[in-house]
Amino acid sequence: MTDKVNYRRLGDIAVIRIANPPVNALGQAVRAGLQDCMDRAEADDGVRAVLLVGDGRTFIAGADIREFGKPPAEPHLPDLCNRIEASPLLVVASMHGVSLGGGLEVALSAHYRVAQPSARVGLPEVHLGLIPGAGGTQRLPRVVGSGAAVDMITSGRHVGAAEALALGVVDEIREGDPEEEGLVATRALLDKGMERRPVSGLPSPAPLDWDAVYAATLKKGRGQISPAAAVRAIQASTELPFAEGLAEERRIFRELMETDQRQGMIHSFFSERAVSNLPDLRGVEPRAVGHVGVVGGGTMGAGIATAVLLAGLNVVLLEMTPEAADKARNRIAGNLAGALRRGKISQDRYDTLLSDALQTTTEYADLSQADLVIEAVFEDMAVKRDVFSELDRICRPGAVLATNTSYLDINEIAAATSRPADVIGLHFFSPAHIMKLLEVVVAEHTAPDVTATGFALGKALGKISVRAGVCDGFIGNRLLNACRTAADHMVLDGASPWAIDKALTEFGFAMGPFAVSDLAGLDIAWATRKRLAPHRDPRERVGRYPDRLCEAGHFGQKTGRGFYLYEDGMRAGTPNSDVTGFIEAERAELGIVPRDFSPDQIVARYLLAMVNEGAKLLEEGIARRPLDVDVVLVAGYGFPRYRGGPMKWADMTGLSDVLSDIRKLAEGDAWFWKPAPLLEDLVREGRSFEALNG
Ligand code: 3H9
Repeated sequence: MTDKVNYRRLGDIAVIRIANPPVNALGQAVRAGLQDCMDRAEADDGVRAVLLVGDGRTFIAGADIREFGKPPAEPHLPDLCNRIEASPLLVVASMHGVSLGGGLEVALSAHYRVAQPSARVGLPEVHLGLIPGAGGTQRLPRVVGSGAAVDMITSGRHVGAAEALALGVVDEIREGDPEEEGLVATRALLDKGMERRPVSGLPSPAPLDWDAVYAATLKKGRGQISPAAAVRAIQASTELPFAEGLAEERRIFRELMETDQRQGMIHSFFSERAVSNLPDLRGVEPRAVGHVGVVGGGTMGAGIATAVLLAGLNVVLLEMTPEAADKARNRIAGNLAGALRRGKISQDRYDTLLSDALQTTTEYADLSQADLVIEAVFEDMAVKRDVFSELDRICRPGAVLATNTSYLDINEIAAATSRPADVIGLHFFSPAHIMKLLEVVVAEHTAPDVTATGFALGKALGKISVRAGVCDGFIGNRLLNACRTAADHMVLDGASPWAIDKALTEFGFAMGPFAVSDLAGLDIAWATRKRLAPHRDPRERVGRYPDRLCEAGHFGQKTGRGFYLYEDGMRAGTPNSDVTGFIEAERAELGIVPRDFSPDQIVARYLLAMVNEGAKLLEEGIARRPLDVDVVLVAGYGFPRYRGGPMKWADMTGLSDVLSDIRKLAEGDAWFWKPAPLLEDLVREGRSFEALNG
């Protein structure tokens, strides 16, 4: 017994309570405690049943992820599960909160499962680059059948109590205190004389067409291997005796534990939680936000308003004309209709959000009572400054004034007000009610409680919020700019935009940079290039072929033509051969003899540009920690989560190799590929980016 697991005897029932806050993860002390308590129950004269219950908000959230990658310590979880299942006593699990991964595996080793109506269960190991490793791939299929097990394990989704009951994962739903309800259920089973019912003794589930299931899962994983590996483990449950299936599961689990994907995904898991945990905000109370104003009702403003409404806050949306206000309302209604279709809100909620929670207006005065106003107007400094001086005039003292600019200098915007301490950047990503990322951009004079308010709003909206400092493009767009420049250089030197997109999607990016440009609108980057042109260093190498495309009126998806051609509003395009002409003309003009780039070379250059720029952002304090850069790229820019983000990729590649590759590239273009001094320092000191994560 340890202080993390305690034992109590109530008549002929032994209650074993796991108390390892915050989520009762199955660390070594918990495993040892569970084993000791099982021994004690079996040795305790007169005990006929064991009730397993979790303390606090949850049953068990799984193995302790922080132990992964370290030498495994006894007792091992698979052995513990077998030991629980083999107990001569009747073992009952009473589940509340979540029972995930190893938590569900422990429950499946019990002989009976009771759950609260709000309980959720799941085997989410694939999201950590793993498969269930304590019998989940062998026991779950014996309970729910092969098809349902494939669905649950390869998706890693959380299953609610009602569905879990229907599937047979839980035997009974009881509402109330988990221990009391568990005791009632256990007593009833004892009174009925219920026999132990080990899941491992159930018949093997029916086979599926495993090669087809494997191939489909592999394809869906877009390079992520764990879901497909899980299929092979589930297959074993249908083909092998239980003990051999367990050994096969163990073999696959161990193999995955050694992969970069496991490291990348666990890095993402902890980084997503660490981003909002900022030392300088500890103890800082956010300002209360109930009423939110949104200025501008275009795609972005309407998306932001939708996200805010869905979080249960009231919105006043300001537009210039009644017609524009009506259009904005329609856009929001369209977004909410999507949420209704996906079952996220009920028809009633849809109706009240539009009739009561949303107000559209053309009068600034209607923003006077807002607690926080988010400006989402055209990206033009003069326009933004006008908006902010109006907001300064109208908004109540203490209101937070936020801009959704993606590039512009927020210090300059704040200077248009008499209250720069209240001004902050809240950079949403389109569509704002869907995309998970929010950059909270802290300007020179932003007050700490205003920053805390940005994070609190992000949390209320269900976003992953990352702190960024002010610079052109903040974290995400500045990195995107750097790697897009590297891509443009490769195009000039011989690669095609489509080959670059293909190599990067094969690496795992959701889309390649040229397809992304088409989606965003080529005119946006064109405007940025024009804005930056007067400040460019003469050594900077800038491709002109994208300008030629814009001059010809091709702005990407919205005009049906960009790097790709889009037939009748289709989302997926085919390469636009006109682009080749522009590229070849520019190469000829510059006297460039095109050369081949392999997919690996393309990916390496693209990522090296990202890493070098990421290191510069860290030096400048725009990003506080490498993990902040990683989360921005994964949550907002389609970087494959299973690779952890660019800085994690660099660590896994080895920083000295990364630096020597950058130095080689600098021989051809010393201006663009100048190594970030921070990277040089880290290599000299033999340290990694991880060391800066704190
Ligand atoms: C597994 O079980 C393998 C087995 O099959 C085989 C083994 C042999 N370990 O997310 P939150 C921490 S793999 C350690 O903010 P929420 C988390 O870091 C595991 N720590 O709260 C955070 O710490 P901090 C399969 C964990 O309410 C704090 O708890 N299980 C673990 O939004 C609160 O977390 C999973 O993959 C853990 N397993 O969500 C479940 N889980 O306060 C992973 C959480 O220092 N966890 N922490 O930042 C989750 O999905 C969510 O955390 C959960 C709670 C839904 C539980």
